Amino acid sequence: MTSVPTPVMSIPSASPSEFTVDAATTALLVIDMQRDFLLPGGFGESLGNDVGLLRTVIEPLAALIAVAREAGIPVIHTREGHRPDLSDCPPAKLRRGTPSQRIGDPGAFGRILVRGEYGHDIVDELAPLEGEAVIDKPGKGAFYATELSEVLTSAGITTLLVTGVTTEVCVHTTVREANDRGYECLVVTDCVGSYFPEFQRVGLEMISAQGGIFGWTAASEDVMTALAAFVPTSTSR
Ligand code: TIU
Repeated sequence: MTSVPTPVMSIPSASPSEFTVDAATTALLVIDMQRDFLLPGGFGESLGNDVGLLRTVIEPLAALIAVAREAGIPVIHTREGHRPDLSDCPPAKLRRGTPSQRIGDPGAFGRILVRGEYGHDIVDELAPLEGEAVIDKPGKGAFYATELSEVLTSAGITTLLVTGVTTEVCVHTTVREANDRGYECLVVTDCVGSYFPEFQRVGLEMISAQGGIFGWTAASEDVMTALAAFVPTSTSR
């Protein structure tokens, strides 16, 4: 027979205070774990960044995603990118960066940050499963010009466990957007990554400072301990 899983768990180690997770109203958000940002030789590296710092996220995040799936917590993925005609890329964004390495230019893995290109898609280790939501977003935040609000509302989600890259750019923007929309957000410290160690440290501190000004933080080990309580366990008598 299958035992009834625990419906609510807490993460006592969360900063700045204990964080409560209700399995029925929580989703795991995986932000922009795309080849363009993470693969050696890709767009991120061509901008002079050390992709190794982002790649440390892959292993703990794969483990967290696996536990979330077992626990029945919805996993929602996002991808930053644009239509092939770049009609959804504002000129101000298009002009950023070195000429020939801008959005839409040919890169090592196809046109940079263009939907449908190999580099735009999610790294193999974290590939979405059939049925998981994949939100294509033209901005840094996952709510701007996307269907994310509708996806969350229709699933009854009020709490987000936030992961992905980069900590100070798309993760921060999304958490700030979510906070203003009334979501409780916990950012998983070893499942978010930055090309800049200093931004990683300070970016995480900013979230939970001032009594949790726009969220909580906790390590994946402690989040997984909480989620494991939601996994139905088979018992035989
Ligand atoms: N996903 C995301 O963070 N997009 C970026 O462009 N991040 C950088 O840090 N460049």
